This record gives sequence, C-alpha cells and structure tokens, in this order.
Amino acid sequence: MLNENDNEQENIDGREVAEELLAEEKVDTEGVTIHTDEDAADVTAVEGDYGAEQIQILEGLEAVRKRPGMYIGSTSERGLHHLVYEVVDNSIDEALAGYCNYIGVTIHADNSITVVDNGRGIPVDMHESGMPAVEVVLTVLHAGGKFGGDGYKVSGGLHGVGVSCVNALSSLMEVKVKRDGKIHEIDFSRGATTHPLTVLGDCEDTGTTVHFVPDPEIFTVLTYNYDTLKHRLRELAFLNHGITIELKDEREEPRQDKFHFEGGISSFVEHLNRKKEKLNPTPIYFNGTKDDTVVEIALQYNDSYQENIYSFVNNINTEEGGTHLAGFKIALTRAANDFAKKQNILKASDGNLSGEDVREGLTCVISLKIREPQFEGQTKTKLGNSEVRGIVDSIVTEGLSEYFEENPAETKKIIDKAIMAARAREAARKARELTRRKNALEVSSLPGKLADCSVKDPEQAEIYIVEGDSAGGSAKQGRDRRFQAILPLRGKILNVEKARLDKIFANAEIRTMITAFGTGISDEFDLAKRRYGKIIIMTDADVDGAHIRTLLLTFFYRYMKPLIEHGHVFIAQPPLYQIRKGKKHWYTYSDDELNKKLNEVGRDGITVQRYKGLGEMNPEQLWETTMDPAGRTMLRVEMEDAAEADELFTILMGDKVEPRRQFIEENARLVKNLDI
Ligand code: 0RA
Repeated sequence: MLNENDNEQENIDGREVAEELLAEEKVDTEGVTIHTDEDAADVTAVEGDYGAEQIQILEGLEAVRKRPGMYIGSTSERGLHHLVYEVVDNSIDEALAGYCNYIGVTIHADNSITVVDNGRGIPVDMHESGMPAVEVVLTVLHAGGKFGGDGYKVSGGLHGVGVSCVNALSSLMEVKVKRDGKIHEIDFSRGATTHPLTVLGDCEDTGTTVHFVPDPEIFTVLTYNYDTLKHRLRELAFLNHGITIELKDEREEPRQDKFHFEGGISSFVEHLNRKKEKLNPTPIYFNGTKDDTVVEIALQYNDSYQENIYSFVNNINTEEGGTHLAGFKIALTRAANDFAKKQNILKASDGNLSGEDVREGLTCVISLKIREPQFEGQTKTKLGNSEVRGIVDSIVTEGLSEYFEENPAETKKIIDKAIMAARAREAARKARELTRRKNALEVSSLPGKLADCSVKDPEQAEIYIVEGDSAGGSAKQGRDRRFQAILPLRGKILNVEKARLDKIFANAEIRTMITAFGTGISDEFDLAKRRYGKIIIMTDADVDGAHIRTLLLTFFYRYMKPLIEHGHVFIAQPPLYQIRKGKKHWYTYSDDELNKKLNEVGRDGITVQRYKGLGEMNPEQLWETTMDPAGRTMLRVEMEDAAEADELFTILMGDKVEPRRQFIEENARLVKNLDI
C-alpha cells in the first residue's frame, strides 16, 4: 500500500475530482470512478495526448462495469474466481516465455486476493500516450499483448479479457512491480488511477504483485472457495511443468498448498489414475511441434471400463473436444489395429477394433499450445482449427507405434482388453436388438412394475425409484397419480463399475429403468426422449439405503450422465423421527432438528418414533413428509467436477479396498445418522 504522506504534494484523489466534475456535467457514472482529462494531466504533469487517451480508457472500462457478464461470464461465484485466473494467466504467460517459475496466490481475511510472480515485472517505462506502460496494461482493454516483445502469448482464460478487466471490476487494485533495480507501485479504484506510479525503494530481483478487492457493487458473491482455486491452480501446475504454484488461505481456517510437477501432464495422468489398477505402469508420453503448434500427450490404461480423456488448448479445458481430440482418436484406433494385425493378435477375419473398444479403460491428457486458436461450440470450448487434426494425428501415430514396438508386453495387455471390449459390445448389441424387437411387438412396452403417471409432459412428470416392494406399495397409494410415477426396485441393482455393457443389459432392474426413463443409455442416450423431468431416488435412511443410492447414482453417472448434468436427478429426504404430543405431530429430518424441536415443544407427554425404513410410514405420512411438492425437501444431485465425480465412484464402487477404506475414514465425520 502506498504511504499517502510521501505523495501528498502530487496525488489528488482522482475519484473526488471526477465526481465533482461529472456532477456538473450531469454525466451518469453508475458508480464508475473516473478522472477527467484536465485533472489527469494535472495530477501526473506529463506532456502529450494524455487526456484523449484517458477518456477512451474510461469509456472502455465503463463498458466492462456496465456489462461485466460479457467480459468475465458472470458476476456470481464463477466470475469472482475468474478474476484470479485472469491475473494468474498473465503470470503463466510470463512463465511460458521462460522468465518466471513461481506464482503465489493468497486469499486474505477480507476475501481480497494477492497474486505474486517472479517474472520480469510489467514494464514501467513511459508509453507514447504519456502513461507508464504498466498503467496502460492495467487500464486499456486488451493492451497486455502489445508490450509483449518476444513473449509467446498463449494462455488466457475462457474469456481472455486481460488484467484491465479485473482492475475495472475491483474496488481497489494495488500493483507492485520490481524491475530495473526499483520497486514501483501504482494504485487504482474501479479502473481509475488513484495513485500514479511511484518508486518505493530499491530491489535486486524482478516480479509483479497484484492485490485486488473484488467490487461489492459488481459481484453478488464475494467469498472465495479455496477448493475451486486449488483445483484450477493444480491443473495449471500440471499443464505447465516446472512452475511452482502456491495457494494460501488467510481466512478463519488457514490452509495452504504448493504445486510443482516436473512430470507435467504425465503426473496429471498418474494423479487421475492414482486410485486405479494400471495396465501400463508408467504413463506413455510423447510430444511434438509443428508450425508453432506444440502438442503433448500422456496416456495410461486402467482396468476399468471407462474412458477419461481431458483435452486442453492454451491451458483451457476444451470440454467439447474438437480437431485435436479427433486427430488423437483416429490415430489411436489406427495404431492399435495395425499393431494387433501385425502381431496376429487380431485375425483378418475378426474385423476391426472400434474406437470405443480401444479407449476402454483409457486415461489421457492432451495439451496443445497454439498461436491462434479458434474456439467454437455452445460453450466456446471446441477447437475448430482444421490443420490441427493432421498435426496431432501424425504426432500420435509416430509416438504410439514407437511405444508399441518397444513395449510388447504392455501393449498386448492393452490390445487384449480392447478385444474383450469388442466382444462385450457385440453381445450388448445383440441384447439391445432383442429388446427393441420385443418392444415393437408389444402393445405397451412399459415395464409391468412401473405405476406410471397420467400426465405426458416430461416437465411435469416425475418418477420415484423406491427401494423394496413394501415401500413401493406405500408410495403407490400415497402419490398424486397425475404426475408421480412409482418404480419399485427389488433388492440391489448391479454395480455397473464392475460390469461391461452386455451384463448391464442383462440386468432386469436396469432394463426396467432404461425403458421407464425412455432415454436409452451411453452413446445412444437422448435427453430429449426423457419421459420424466425429475428422477427421484427414495431409499431408507440406513446403510443399505445409502448403498442402493450409490449404485443408482453410479449407473446414472456412467451411462446417463446428461441426466445429472442437467439437474434431473434428485434424492428424496424422508424424515427420521415423528414426534407426537396429544393430537399434534411433527416430523424431523435429523438428530439436531429433533433436539431443537424437543427444546421448543418441551419433553412432557411426548412420544418420539424413529423410522427405520420407508415401509414404517403409511401412505398418507409418506405423501405428507416426502412426496408432497408443497412440503417435501429434496436434494438435487449436482456434478461440479467430472474428474472428482469419476474418482468418487471409482473409490466407492471399484475393486480396490484400500482407497475405499481410506475414503470412508476420512469422511467418517461427515457421515451422520449412520445406522448399523
Ligand atoms: C507486458 C509485457 C511484458 C510483461 C508483462 C506485460 C507482464 C505482465 C504481468 C502480469 C502479471 N505478471 C506479469 N508479468 C509480466 C514483457 C516485459 C519485457 O519485455 O521485459
């Protein structure tokens, strides 16, 4: 922070002056703090066209403040975190240019943020506009790149708007630059300079420190989530090997993490696979560069049936894929088939392994650094550059053929797994065909156990998946049959984490659900065909119930993921207790709530019934407490992060006992009402 007294003579608070002037001119500032041409010139006493420049700047930053969503996506939690990424991206660029290997991020007690790096420092020399370069970088939209010199500007968040946007959306920003043997500081408020660039003292090293306070006039959420920042910063450390990134939380429960991965994306793949049984013990890694496009790929097979490919372009997660992913898939399928035929593992008469067969159990990270990425698609996360397909294809073809030749034992394991996958897929196809034909012949193809609702509009219709026939019976009698369907499940459903498609299709409970939902599964899944807008899991509040719920969620996550992604899956919350006093009764949903209720109501003449299962409630009670939209509470199942969800299901449902034991131990304190 600047020492006000040191600068008493020269510094006038730009904001006060501007507000006075603007009040005279009747300009609508909408809370934007501005200083005007004459004053700015006065303040800094520089010659030149400073005034006209300032006006443009203020117009630019005002646009950001008027429509922040256009620049940072949102003004809620996402946008708030985006501010940090935007500043960190500048430091990452400095690292990619080869001048920086440390980035520190601190969340302060007041939820303000400091980002520090040991790069060259933002240039401080005078720009032609009459402002120091650092002031231009921080106040002119998209100015950063213009001072780049030999810098290779590749990183940049989804919006890539630059640090000046962060400045515009911060009630306070203080920037310190160590450069040319001096420590400099310049301060801003809502994008306007409040203290011009000043030398604070001497130094020997270089670097940039940015401290900012997100503007409460702009953001609806002001509290940073440590884990959100941690996740992204760890990802950046994986994607840019060799950089050390540190995160510190100075709020109530101090935490800190430090990330540094010499192995880069190979370490990333190891991390993603850390809870799985591996087919090849160390990740396969190769890279290549063509026409300024840098391609890096790391991959490793595990014994699961899932495919997990993460692709990034300039550190942005290309969730919708694109040409780089297409090039990779083509090359992998071709290389696997070529090798399998050459080694006679696959006979000519066998036909080819499909892409899906070859990707079963694959964990892969693809990372590209590219000069002019074209992002397409609904969320602008699909790479469109057509030349990239061929570049990635040739790099993968070369890298894989070499690996296959040199590692025949691991390669055989990989190919054998793909052949098993092909057989299972063929069996599943036959089973599916059989169901389809049967459906076409039947008058009503809906499963007999389903008590359907009368409304046909999926937005109004909901289906309760209920544990056991007796609870199913209560639910059928208690429901509002116009819009509530009931599907009772008998016993436990198949653990899909340990089964291939053919077995899954053979499972009666799963087939029933597929038919009832109407959507199909896997690559044939079609959300538009859903028959219900809400799929509600209703199980007992005991260990068995929790197990069935996890089995169902695993199935939905692995084979009907869009249902979860679009928020169609819910968990019913039946009460744990009924409290009776005279003719009155209440329900409570937790022990805490029970105790509170007993303290308001008093304990005299009270009977408390603990429900052991849904079956203990009669239809009216079930309706009143758990199914009536007017009174029920439900949890919506959300999937914040695909990688974490994947890991959770691997741990809970996979083969490895140790990670599961560890997970349950670590999370034991979160498990309340464990009823054994
Ligand atoms: C413009 C030009 C140069 C570096 C930077 C900006 C720069 C910006 C940030 C933001 C956070 N940390 C940063 N580090 C550097 C190149 C400077 C040169 O050519 O010496």
